[in-house]
Amino acid sequence: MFRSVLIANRGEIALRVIRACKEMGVRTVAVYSEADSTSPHLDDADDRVCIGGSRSAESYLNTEAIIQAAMQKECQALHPGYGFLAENARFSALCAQSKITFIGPPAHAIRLMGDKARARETMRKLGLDPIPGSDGILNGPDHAREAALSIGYPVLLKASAGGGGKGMRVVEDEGALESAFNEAYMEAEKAFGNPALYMEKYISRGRHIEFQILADVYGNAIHLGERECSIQRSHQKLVEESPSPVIDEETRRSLGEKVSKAVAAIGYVNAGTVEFLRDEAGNLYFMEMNTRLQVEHPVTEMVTGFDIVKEQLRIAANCELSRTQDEIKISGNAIEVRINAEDPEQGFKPDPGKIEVFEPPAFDSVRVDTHIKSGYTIPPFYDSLICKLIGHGRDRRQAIATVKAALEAFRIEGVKTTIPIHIEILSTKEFEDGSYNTRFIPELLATKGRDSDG
Ligand code: MV4
Repeated sequence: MFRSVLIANRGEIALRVIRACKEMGVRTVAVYSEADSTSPHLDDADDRVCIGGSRSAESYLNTEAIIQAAMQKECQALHPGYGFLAENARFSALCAQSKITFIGPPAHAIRLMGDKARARETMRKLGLDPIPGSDGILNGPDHAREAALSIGYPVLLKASAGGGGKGMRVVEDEGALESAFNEAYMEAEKAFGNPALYMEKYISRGRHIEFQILADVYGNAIHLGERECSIQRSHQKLVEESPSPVIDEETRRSLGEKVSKAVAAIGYVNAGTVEFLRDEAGNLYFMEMNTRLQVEHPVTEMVTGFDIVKEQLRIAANCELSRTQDEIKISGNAIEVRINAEDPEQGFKPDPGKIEVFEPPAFDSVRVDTHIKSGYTIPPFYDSLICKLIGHGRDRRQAIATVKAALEAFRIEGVKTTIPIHIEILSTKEFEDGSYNTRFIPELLATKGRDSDG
């Protein structure tokens, strides 16, 4: 096992990884920007290095400064967390060149799955049907018109170098196609430095189902069940749960097996998530693969009892997977809510500032992943996530009741948070009976004349 690991991230995920390392007897080196010099997670690390200015480009995206810090502190490995450089194939290769083990997939797998059009074709050949759509990228508006005619409107234009919703355009009819193509093309170029677009049938009222996978360097691959992440606003997940109310045991077993075989076939290593979109007829279509640890990984940990971050470290140190597929059991239900410093009454506007009071609930079946302490001031430079609250129950009804009670007991003063909207979501009939879909948030917000969710 590694003697010393650098955590190339900040906030709650940095603390989460530090804790896993400490439980494994691994020394930890935290990095921080000038704005994060008082971040409470630094106190839990064995050592720390300032890697640059407050803007992400100067610090958490500064590959040279991060590699330099790892070498200066003689770290054998580096955990990227999520976001920032977690899915940056060039960074993963740079770590390898610097003889620093990147705790994540090999660069070729990040590159392959990062090209969303190529990922569709690859997974189709491995038995995972993608959402009906174009064969590869679109080489212009005329090609897009032909593809749309065979797919059938409404269609969705997506950026091949994108993901997470950026550069997406729904096109209802041919008249709107050319301008949508040109807008999406320019937006993709601006956001990702790559304008390539592909097209899919637009699945309205779909449900987002994702499988957690783990693969080791010996070709072993397992899945840890699925998570449902359909409750999103502007492509930001708000609530995630496992198991999904619409996946039965046979579907979980058969699709999970296909997913495990597919990721092993592409030579995938470490943790990853394979995303599906389920249409109203119940068809599960491959949408994209995320080659990183996800924000919502604790939901899976709570129902499987499996520490995914510790397993990532073991895999990166060339250990075999510590469990076989038969040893993975899903027990009970877990629900995660992402608590952001945002004002739901003002279009979820970020509300950074000093947190005067921060008192999480102390419930046995509730986990709170956060780096926040009372008196800490949230800087305005990064995302607004302040903590994740994950509740477990022996069944879904109990998990909902647990999370609601925990949210009501949570004391946060000094900034606005999304706690009220989470309580509202968990109190709706759609959530209670598990009948929600990707339109849930836009429709909920429209009922009260709040911001329409794009
Ligand atoms: C879709 C879709 C409908 N049809 N693709 C959202 C971000 C990225 N993961 C892809 N997303 C979507 N892709 C097709 N062909 C609807 C969405 C989508 C969505 C998906 C899951 C959960 C919430 C969502 C919110 C808005 C859009």
